[in-house]
Amino acid sequence: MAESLTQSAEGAAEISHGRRFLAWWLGISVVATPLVAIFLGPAIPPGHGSVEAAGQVVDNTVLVAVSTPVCAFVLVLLVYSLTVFRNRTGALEDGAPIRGNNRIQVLWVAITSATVLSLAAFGSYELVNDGAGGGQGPSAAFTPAGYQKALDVQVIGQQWEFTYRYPAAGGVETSELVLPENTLVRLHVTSLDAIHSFWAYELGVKADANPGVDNVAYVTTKGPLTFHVRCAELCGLWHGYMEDVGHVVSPSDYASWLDRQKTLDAPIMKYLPPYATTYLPDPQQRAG
Ligand SMILES: [Cu+2]
Repeated sequence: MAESLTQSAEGAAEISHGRRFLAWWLGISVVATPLVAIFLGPAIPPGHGSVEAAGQVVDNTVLVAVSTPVCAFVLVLLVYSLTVFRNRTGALEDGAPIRGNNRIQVLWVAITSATVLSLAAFGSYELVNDGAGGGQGPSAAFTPAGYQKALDVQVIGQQWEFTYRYPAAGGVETSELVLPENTLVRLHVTSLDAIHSFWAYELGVKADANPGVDNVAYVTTKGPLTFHVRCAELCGLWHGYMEDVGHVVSPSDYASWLDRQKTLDAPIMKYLPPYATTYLPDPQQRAG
C-alpha cells in the first residue's frame, strides 16, 4: 500500500516536471522564433546583392527559424536538469534508470522525421526553383527561366588572380568583373592551372574553377553594387591574396566600360586564344 502511494507520487512529480518543462520550452520558442525570423535571419550573409543571394537569405531565415525551437529544447532541457535535478546531497549516486517510454519515443521519431523531411523537401524545391547551377559542369540539371538569353561571361582562375572574358565583345579579357544591372548572367567558370573556386560573395555565387571544365553558374544582378571576389580553394602559395573587387553598373556604364576594355586589349588580342568555353592555352601563348 505504502509502496503504491510512493509510486503514484513519483508519477505525479514526473508529469509535473514534464508540464513545467513543456511550458518553459513552448514559451521561449513562441517568443524567440519570430524574433529570430525577423531580426537574425535577414542579417545572415550574403545579403540582397543579387536575386540568388536574396534567395539564400530566405533559405537561411527558414533554417534558423525552424532550428530555434530545436535549440530551445536542448537549452531548456539542459538548464532545467542542471537546476531541478542537481544532486544537492553530494553523495555519489545516480538517478533511477529510464526504461523507455513509448509515447515519448513515437513522438520523438515522428517530430524529428517530419522536421528533417520537410526541410529536405523545401531545400530541393528551392534548388530546382532557383536553378543557379554552380558545380554541375556545362549543363546544369536545373536552369533559371530565360536562361537562353543570359549574358555569357567567362571566369578564368589562375595562380593567383581571376580574369574574365566577354564572348559577346569579341572575347576581350579583363582583370575586373563588371556586370550590367538587372541582367541574368551565365558565368562559365574554368581554370588554366590549379583548382580554384570562384566566390563572388555579395552576388551569392560560388563555383569550382577546374582546368578543362566549363562550370556554369547563373546570377541575376540587381541594382548597382560593389562586390568582393575571393578564391575559396587552397590553390598555392599566394591563395590568400587571390581576391579582387567587381561592380554591377548601369547598362550605359557597362557599355562604355566594355568599349574602354576593347581599346586597351586591342594590341594584345592577337596573343589570346580564340574564346572557348574552356581555357587551356598553348604553353608558349599562355595568357593571363
Ligand atoms: Cu585559391
